Formats: sequence, structure tokens, C-alpha cells
Amino acid sequence: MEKTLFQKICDREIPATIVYEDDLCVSFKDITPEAPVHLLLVPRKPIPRIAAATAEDQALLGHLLLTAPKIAREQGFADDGFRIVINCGKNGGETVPHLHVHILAGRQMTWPPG
Ligand code: DGP
Repeated sequence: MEKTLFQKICDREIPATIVYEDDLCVSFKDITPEAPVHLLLVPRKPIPRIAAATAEDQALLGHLLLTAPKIAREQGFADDGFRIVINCGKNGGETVPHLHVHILAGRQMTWPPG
């Protein structure tokens, strides 16, 4: 299987500004930031989208949700708040078919999203 774009970033075959990594996931700066802070958090496992995750991925998904605020604390933007977003499939706006959590911060977010 060909590696996904985000696998190549995790494996440092494509450059990115990596801000966090552990055995299960990697976080790096989004190339087209939508906020002063815009990070992506991706599992090393190339799950194509959140809807493709299975019960086998339960601990990994929990790890991602706990790691996002950990990164926010480490990077110093947790106190002012932040948003996490997972786009899924075409209508969800997912353009890279490798599950990723957007972490957005540094400005007042609005609702509803576009
Ligand atoms: P989504 O639309 O939810 O699939 O988000 C994909 C994000 O990935 C989008 O915000 C831009 C970002 N992105 C795409 N290609 C690259 C890349 O090569 N490097 C980095 N750092 N981010 C990328």
C-alpha cells in the first residue's frame, strides 16, 4: 500500500514542523493555517477517516482526544481555549484521506462553521 501524505510526514519523508510525537501519533503545523495556531494531530496508523475506525481503534481514538489538550497545555494555548475538528469524507470537507484532528487556537472561534 502506498503511504498516505500524513504517513510520509510522520516518517519524515516530507518536511513539516512537528510539535509533538509519541508512539501512536504525531502533531505538526497545518500548511494552510486557518487560525494563528493550526495544528494537525494524526495517528501513525493510516485510518482513512473517522467513519472507518473500528472497535480495535478505541484506545487510539481516546489517546488522540487526550493528546490534543496535552499539546494545547504544552504549547501554552490551553487556558484561552481552542477548537478541535475532525472532517469526515467529502461533505465533511476531508481532503486528505488519513484521519486527522485539527487543533485551532489563537483567535475567537465562531459558530456555525462554514
Ligand atoms: P482536511 O480538509 O480536514 O482533510 O484537512 C487537511 C489539512 O491538511 C488542510 O488543512 C491542509 C493540510 N495539509 C495538506 N497538505 C499538507 C502538507 O503537505 N503539509 C502540512 N503540514 N499540512 C498539509
